[in-house]
Amino acid sequence: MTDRWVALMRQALELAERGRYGTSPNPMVGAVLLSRNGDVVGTGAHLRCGGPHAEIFALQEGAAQAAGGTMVVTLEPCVHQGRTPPCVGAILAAGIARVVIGPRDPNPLVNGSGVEALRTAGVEVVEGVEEEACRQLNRRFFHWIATGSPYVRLKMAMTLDGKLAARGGRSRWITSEASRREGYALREEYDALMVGVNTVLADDPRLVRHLALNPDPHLLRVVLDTSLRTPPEAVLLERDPQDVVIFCREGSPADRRKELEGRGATVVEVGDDGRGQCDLRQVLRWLAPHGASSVLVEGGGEVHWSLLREGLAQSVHAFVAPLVLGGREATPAVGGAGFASPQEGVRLRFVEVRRLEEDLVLIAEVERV
Ligand code: AOF
Ligand code: ZN
Repeated sequence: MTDRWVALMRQALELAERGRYGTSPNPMVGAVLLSRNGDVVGTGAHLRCGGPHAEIFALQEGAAQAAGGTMVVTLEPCVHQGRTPPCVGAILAAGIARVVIGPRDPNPLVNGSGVEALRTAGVEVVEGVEEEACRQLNRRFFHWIATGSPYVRLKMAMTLDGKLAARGGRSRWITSEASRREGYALREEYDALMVGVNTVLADDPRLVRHLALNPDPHLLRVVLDTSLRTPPEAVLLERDPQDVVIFCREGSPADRRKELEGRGATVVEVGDDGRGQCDLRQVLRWLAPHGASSVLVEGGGEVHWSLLREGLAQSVHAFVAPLVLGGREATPAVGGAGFASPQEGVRLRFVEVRRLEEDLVLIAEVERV
């Protein structure tokens, strides 16, 4: 039987992918419904935060043949009334005899009580099928729930010799069009985009969503700007300035703050990190309850360094072009003072390695220390 559950769970995982650009901060979830004799009679995916859960879609499709059947779902069904009613209630009402899940839902409102409620009602529950794959799919959700801090990914488009820009700062373009498109797709997945003020000064980026994959065009745009050097006329502030948050250190010039607020941006003062820069823990702690369960960081090298050094980045998504720029002065993918030995460095684990046109895509996760 186990092989069958694994195959069905993989199908449910594929279904869950349909929600990639719409469910945040909710997890992506997929479900497959089997009739009493084991035929697939319904499938579903959670598509949008606030919309029906995966199980509900599957039940809608296969309601007539659900009695005595099995629900295979990538996450423990919920028991709480959230934006939508509890799935456990719907599963019991449909007379389902068995529920097969990946991991338990880490959400404290659920966390095991879904399983318990099902078992108490006499439903057989099989737990832990393809558990690691299910967790990987929702690593942002698991991290955000467990820590109360957003999941942070550093996106880097670099040369083979690890530069983000050539001597003098020019960076258009290092990677191929396909890589740039994948980078834009990441903007549709993450709740917030973060850059350092040096990137604003050097590139004057708009930092918007271009691909319309996410039904929500709004993206929280965050600038780390210790002493408020963001120019009030920055292109970033031209459209939807209410989505822009600029973090600076306490005691930053009040007139600059007024100017930026006058443009519609939110300016937030945070403490010093002991090195003269913004305390990034405070930054992330502010962002989590302001709609950012995940943050995509797009440079520059100094911001990457600070987040990695502080243990605040969970993963790196690197696009590596077969190009060498060299140059002591050229911007490195990770700047800062650097570590003094390989032992002190941040150890990561490659979770994905592939070619994309002429580039390489390397996705690595920071090992938990
Ligand atoms: C499920 N199936 O497809 C999903 C679940 O506000 P709500 O009602 O959408 O509830 C959101 C929470 O429900 C979310 O934080 C997570 O714990 C769980 N998500 N549960 O049974 C689903 N998306
Ligand atoms: Zn649910």
